[in-house]
Amino acid sequence: MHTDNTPYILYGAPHSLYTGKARCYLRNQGIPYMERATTHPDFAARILPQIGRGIIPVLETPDGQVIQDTVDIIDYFEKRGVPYPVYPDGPLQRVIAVIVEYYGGQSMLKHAMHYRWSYLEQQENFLVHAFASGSGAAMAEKIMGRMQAYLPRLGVTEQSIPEIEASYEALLAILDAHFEQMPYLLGDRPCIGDYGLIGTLFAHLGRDPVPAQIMKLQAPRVYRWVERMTAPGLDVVEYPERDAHFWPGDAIPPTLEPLLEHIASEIFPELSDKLAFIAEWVARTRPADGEPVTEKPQQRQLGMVNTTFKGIPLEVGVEPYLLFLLQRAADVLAELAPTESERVEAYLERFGLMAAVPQGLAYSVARRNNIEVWAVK
Ligand SMILES: N[C@@H](CCC(=O)N[C@@H](CS)C(=O)NCC(=O)O)C(=O)O
Repeated sequence: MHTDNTPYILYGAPHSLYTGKARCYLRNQGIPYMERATTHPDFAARILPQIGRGIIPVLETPDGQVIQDTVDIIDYFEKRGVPYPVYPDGPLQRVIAVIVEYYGGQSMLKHAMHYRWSYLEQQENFLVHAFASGSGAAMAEKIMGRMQAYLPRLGVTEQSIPEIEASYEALLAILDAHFEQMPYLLGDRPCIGDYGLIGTLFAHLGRDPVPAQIMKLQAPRVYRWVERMTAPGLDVVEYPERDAHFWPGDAIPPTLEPLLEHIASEIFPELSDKLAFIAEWVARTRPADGEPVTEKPQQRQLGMVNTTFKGIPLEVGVEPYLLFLLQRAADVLAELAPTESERVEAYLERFGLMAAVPQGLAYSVARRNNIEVWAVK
């Protein structure tokens, strides 16, 4: 435990996708923290044994709690109360925010990893500096090699790369038009969806030289949103002064609807194929309640599934973690009175997004002691 008057400690790295998600949250909410690299001796001595795998970010609270996973870190603070809560009260906005979070943090790994590693030659100096500053030159080479090896399992192949690049540019155009109207996805303060997108759009796409240049040149308002998300408080200087509310009436801002179409056109059929794979795996393996989702905590995937991205055949790894994320949308629907759930479901159907909400399953994925476990009903 560190002493009581030290702030929260965030173990992470400047160029890490998920550290960025947590860091933005801490800064926007005005939570005092200090960031440490994983080379700090405390990480190996005290943190790693509690986490059981090499993964960042990890938050250490002043009273010695150790929390991995950006969702759990954010939810820890949401429960304690923050100036700008990120889960909207309106069920439709809340479900949409969770789906966008999934898209940003999971589907967009393709975009993040492609732009980081396929343009290695052009940005080598930048990346070597980033990876070496956290962990030294020898370790940097090892980690960089491991990261590059992830690409095919994420669906980044010679055939899919043109589609991934077209998707990035389409996303930039959609978000640029949206941010002309308002500073965040759902109005005047960030929602959990903003934090889902920022990991990718900051650490990789808004920071690595090649994709950041595309962002700056094609979508200046998206670049400003990245600055806004990484600033302390709400950095909304170019917008009219308004209270920091979400869009009224549990409606979705019209300029955000193209994003929903974009997401639906990309996450399927991959998400449905992964859900079917998990269903088959659970039926065959019959995990017990509380059992870790994989044999070793470092292993994230159950296996590989054949699917397509924009019509391009791919074989991708299946992470049960996706259920942990999307279950939170299903939980919102499960709580609603019938008329309310009809309204929300009709809206999701309009965009073909209902299949992103895993309903009626006898199992889900929860987190215990900082690892994913099966939750079996
Ligand atoms: N679900 C986790 C994901 C964390 C994650 O994947 N972190 C990456 C760095 S951005 C990592 O530690 N990767 C180590 C590895 O894959 O070996 C979260 O939201 O915190």
